[in-house]
Amino acid sequence: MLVDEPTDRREVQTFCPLCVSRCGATATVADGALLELRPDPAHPTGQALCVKGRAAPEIVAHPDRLLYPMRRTNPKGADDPGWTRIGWDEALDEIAGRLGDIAREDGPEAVVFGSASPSTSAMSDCVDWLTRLRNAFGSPNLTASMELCGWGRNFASGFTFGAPLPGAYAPDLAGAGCILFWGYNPSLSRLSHATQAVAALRRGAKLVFIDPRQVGLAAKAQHWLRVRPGTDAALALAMTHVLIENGWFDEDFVRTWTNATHLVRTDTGRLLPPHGDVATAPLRGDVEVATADGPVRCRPVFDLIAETCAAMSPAHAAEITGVDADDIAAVARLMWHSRPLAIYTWSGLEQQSNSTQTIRAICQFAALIGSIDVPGGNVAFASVPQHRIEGTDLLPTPAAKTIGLEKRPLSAARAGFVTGEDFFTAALDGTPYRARALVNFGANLMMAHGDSARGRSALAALDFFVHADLFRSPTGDQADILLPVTSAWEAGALRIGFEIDEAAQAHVQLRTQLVAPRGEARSDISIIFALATRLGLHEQFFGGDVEAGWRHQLEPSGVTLEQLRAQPGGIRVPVATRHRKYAEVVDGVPRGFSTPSRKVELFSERFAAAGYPPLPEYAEPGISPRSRPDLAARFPLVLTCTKSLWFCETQHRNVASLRRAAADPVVELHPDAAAARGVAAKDWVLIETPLGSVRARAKLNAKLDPQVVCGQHGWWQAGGPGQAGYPAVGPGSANLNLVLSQTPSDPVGGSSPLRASLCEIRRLPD
Ligand SMILES: Nc1nc2c(c(=O)[nH]1)N[C@H]1C(S)=C(S)[C@@H](COP(=O)(O)OP(=O)(O)OC[C@H]3O[C@@H](n4cnc5c(=O)[nH]c(N)nc54)[C@H](O)[C@@H]3O)O[C@H]1N2
Ligand SMILES: Nc1nc2c(c(=O)[nH]1)N[C@H]1C(S)=C(S)[C@@H](COP(=O)(O)OP(=O)(O)OC[C@H]3O[C@@H](n4cnc5c(=O)[nH]c(N)nc54)[C@H](O)[C@@H]3O)O[C@H]1N2
Ligand code: SF4
Ligand SMILES: [Mo]
Repeated sequence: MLVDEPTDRREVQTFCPLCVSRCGATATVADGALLELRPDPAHPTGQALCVKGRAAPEIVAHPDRLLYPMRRTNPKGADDPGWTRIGWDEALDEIAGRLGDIAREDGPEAVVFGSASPSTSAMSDCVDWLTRLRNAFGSPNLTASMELCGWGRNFASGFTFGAPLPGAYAPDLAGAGCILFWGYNPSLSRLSHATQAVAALRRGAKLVFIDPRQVGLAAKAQHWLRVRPGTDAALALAMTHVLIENGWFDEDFVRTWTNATHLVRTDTGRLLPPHGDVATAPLRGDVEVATADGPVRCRPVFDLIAETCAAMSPAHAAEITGVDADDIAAVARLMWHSRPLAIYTWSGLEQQSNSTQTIRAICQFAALIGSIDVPGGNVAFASVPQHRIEGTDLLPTPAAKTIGLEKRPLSAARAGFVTGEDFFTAALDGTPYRARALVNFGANLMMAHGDSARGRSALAALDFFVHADLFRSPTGDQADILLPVTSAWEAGALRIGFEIDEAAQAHVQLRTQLVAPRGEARSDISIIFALATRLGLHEQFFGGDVEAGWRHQLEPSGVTLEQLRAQPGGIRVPVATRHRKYAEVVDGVPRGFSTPSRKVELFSERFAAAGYPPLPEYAEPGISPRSRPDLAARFPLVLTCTKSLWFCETQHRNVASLRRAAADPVVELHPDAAAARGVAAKDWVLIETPLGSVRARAKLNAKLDPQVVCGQHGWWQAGGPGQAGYPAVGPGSANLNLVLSQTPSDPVGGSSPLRASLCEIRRLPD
């Protein structure tokens, strides 16, 4: 039989929003189906597509997609929620009614909003609109894994630089003399960065890669530092010591643009108001200063930094981190001599009990090197002007009531982000007040956070829970109502800026709908607008018209929706990046940095005022052989984890082609550690922690420290035939977060210790 040729085969430029890379792509569509996605080299992020992006057609057509709104008919906690199909009107009316009731009874703050991380889902298309809905509704609470994914990158570094590094100050890989990837493996996690980094190495840029594992570009790096998980701050302080000892720091930058010359009172430990000429003020020593309280001995901030760093000599840091002292010195030398230095840090440093101090120690190091907002350093690239649509003006006292703010006053709760730990506590214990409802777009809260069993109880304790997703999930199965969401290719989306460099930042694209929605699925953004309308918030939502919202957002850019529609590959809006913007003189004074003092705050008064160390210090991870020898006796191995090349976070194990390449959950361990436990490659083992045990297959890795093992989170979903699923909780589980703890969490930002804890590995009998 002859197969008919498709009649309407089309090639359409688009982009893949499945992860943070947001790769430019060209899609082949025929007879209403997505057939293929391949790179679009004309796009600033379009050099390559990963396996997940190429699996887009499989995701769209997946037999397990949610197709209709559904209501649970069995009690919470039942194995089968008894999902029964309902109509959209019924669903939206019930949601609006229940949320309205709860807001009237206990205030809108009793309703928490949730989002899958924009780094790992197409929620990046609309998370700002979700924030607008939350603000317009009057709730200060959004839970979106910020404390695990972006606290360091997006918030902690802001205390030093006034803006995030490496968030707003992005690594200018194209111009870098040296690249520093620290706890970040873009070859796995962000293809567009990996491609740029490879090009930089080809033209001779140096690379320093700091990771317990030799992965990705580590093999091509001048130095791979095999750090013990969770001890990175010790490394940063020791490297800073090497810089100071050798005079390898940008003295002009440090004097002019940081508070290094400002004086700290030795009696109170607080800063004096700046005085004197920064060009000639001493960096070292101490001075007596006349104050209202009489004469006080004071020391320049720089002197205190030099002292804390001297206490962390390379030899001492070597003991703590496992990195050779000579390598620490060599790496500091290399980074100084091959400036400009472009830095990116990520997950390895985010999911730690000491994330904040680690990030601040790295910021201190970066400030001394001085490659801030200079070509080839960390640069705030120009962006296309747009109207912000998060609606911060809609919530009069923004974060005052955010869950977790009282406990951690400097955390991302200030911006309305609730940690998983604090959300579970509010739902279970009513502290600081009871979280009664959750409006959740995707986030697989139960699987994404440590202590999944507690997460499950917290979700079950909610009075009302609505969950919007493409698929069922352990989290969604705790909901009262499930809403079916379109995949990225069944809906349009507006993206202004693709982040990684100026060309990418200048790129504006309207991703067009390629195929019809499956079943009754709707896009997240249309659900947000529809819900807003039912809640009586249509005025704040452009009369419920998504396109009117996009037009408003685009207005300052000078680009219209019509122009974007005519060019599905996107439009480059001319923008010009200026460097050293802090040195620009505005109204007779230099612009400086966006900190309270306009200086790079090496010493943080805000930290001091909140009772945190104002200068970065090393804190041993909360669960480690050194901090918990009691536990280490039973759980002698240091456990960290990583994401998977083949899947996003807890997703995609149901995609048969991806699962064929990565069939089972894996734990990497050193051959000696394996041999000592009678474990051979590919054996099924149990990863045991004080919270219980989960299964994984052993993968031997001779490059690891014999005491360190590395697991993977996110395993639950079944794939095609022979591709097993696992319970999210209970016996037989492969969910690493079931046995990882949310505590002790970072005292400043609240991140959980998912990347440094203790375990034992035991061979599972056949
Ligand atoms: N393929 C794929 N891509 C993704 C995702 C995905 O799930 N899969 N998720 C997206 C999201 S949400 C994020 S946040 C990004 C994250 O992207 P990355 O941060 O690159 O993700 P990981 O590979 O998990 O972590 C980076 C490295 O940290 C190392 N590491 C572990 N513990 C430590 C430590 O204590 N110190 C140091 N220095 N390193 C440590 C790990 O060995 C790992 O190689 O990726 C995004 N892209
Ligand atoms: N042990 C350990 N735990 C971790 C991490 C780790 O490295 N190790 N990483 C942490 C990090 S960095 C992050 S970001 C979090 C991630 O945690 P989450 O943000 O919860 O991301 P996922 O686990 O991938 O779950 C995403 C859910 O959203 C759904 N989804 C996907 N796309 C869309 C969409 O466009 N719209 C809607 N409505 N739903 C969608 C998926 O089907 C899935 O159910 O996990 C954290 N947890
Ligand atoms: S790296 Fe893969 S999943 Fe991420 S945007 Fe690119 S193609 Fe999509
Ligand atoms: Mo993330």
